[in-house]
Amino acid sequence: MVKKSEDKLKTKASTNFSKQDLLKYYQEMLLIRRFEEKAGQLYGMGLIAGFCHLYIGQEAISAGMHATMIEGDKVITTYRDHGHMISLGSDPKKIMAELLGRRDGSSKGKGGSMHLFDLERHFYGGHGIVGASVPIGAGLAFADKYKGTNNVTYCYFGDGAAHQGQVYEAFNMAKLWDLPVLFIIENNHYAMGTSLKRSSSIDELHKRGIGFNIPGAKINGMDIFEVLSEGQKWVDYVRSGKGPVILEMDTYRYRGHSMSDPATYRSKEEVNCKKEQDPIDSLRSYILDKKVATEAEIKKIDDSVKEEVNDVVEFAKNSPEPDASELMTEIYN
Ligand SMILES: Cc1ncc(C[n+]2csc(CCOP(=O)(O)OP(=O)(O)O)c2C)c(N)n1
Ligand SMILES: [Mg+2]
Repeated sequence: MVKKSEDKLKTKASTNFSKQDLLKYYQEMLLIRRFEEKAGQLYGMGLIAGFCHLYIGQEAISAGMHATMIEGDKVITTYRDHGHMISLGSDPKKIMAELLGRRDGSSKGKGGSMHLFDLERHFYGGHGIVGASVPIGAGLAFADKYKGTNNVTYCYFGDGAAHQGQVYEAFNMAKLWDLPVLFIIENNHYAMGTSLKRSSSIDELHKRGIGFNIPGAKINGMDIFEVLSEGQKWVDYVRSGKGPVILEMDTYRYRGHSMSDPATYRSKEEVNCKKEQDPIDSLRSYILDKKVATEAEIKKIDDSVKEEVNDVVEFAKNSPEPDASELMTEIYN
């Protein structure tokens, strides 16, 4: 039986948000979802090449956490990066053009899906090396501490990355120097085809900081209200100078690891059960049940998102490929 939206979402926390806020979160999560569904289709049509990792199911994390940011805060993440860029307000047209390897892409068509970047919005990538976002994220936070700003770094990585050695070296130094960094583990329970249960001695990843004296918290990453309220609490903690924190976002990706993964290592029942907690459906039901907005208002958002994504695709398709003379410029070789 599908639970009522109120049971699924932290209703107490929800009272802090206005109608405008709720519709904004709904629109943002839906834009990420529709953008990525389209990316999946374009991949199938051969218009996107190379790697492409979809964030579908995890949207409440980037939408919720980025709502707690102030100007100058920094973000770094893994190759599963489309949602973070969209939440930051980067132009979806530039993101799609990047996926298609076109000149108007955010990395001029030379980075692809895994290497999005937006300096203006303090988004430092898009990293293909598992675990690499963590020491770089600690470094970004070090820069803010050194300069004496009140900014913090949102450093995302996966449950699989949480086993990497460099992550613990970064944890140690981040606590030693009380760096203003949120280590945000997007625990979608799988690292490629390996479940967390099969690869970890503990399944409570937020406790991985105990040995370094870093506090941790587990947050339901499919509940936008919980992400917003708990996220804000911990952002305030880090911003006040108390040092790093580890937030374990309990989430799920509905699709395979990347486009070539049919995800046969998990049951249909498991996937369907998680889909019942879908962050977007839950928020839509909440908005309607609580009469925050009408069906017509929701439909208007749905239609405008669909239209926007169609425009995004047209833009990307029409953008030219980079010139051959640029093949070896602005890349490490
Ligand atoms: C250092 C390194 N080892 C292995 C890989 C291959 N690899 C790419 S993604 C991945 C799984 C990572 O899973 P997780 O951290 O849970 O992130 P998710 O894909 O679930 O978001 C692996 C092993 C890599 N890219 N880098
Ligand atoms: Mg994972």
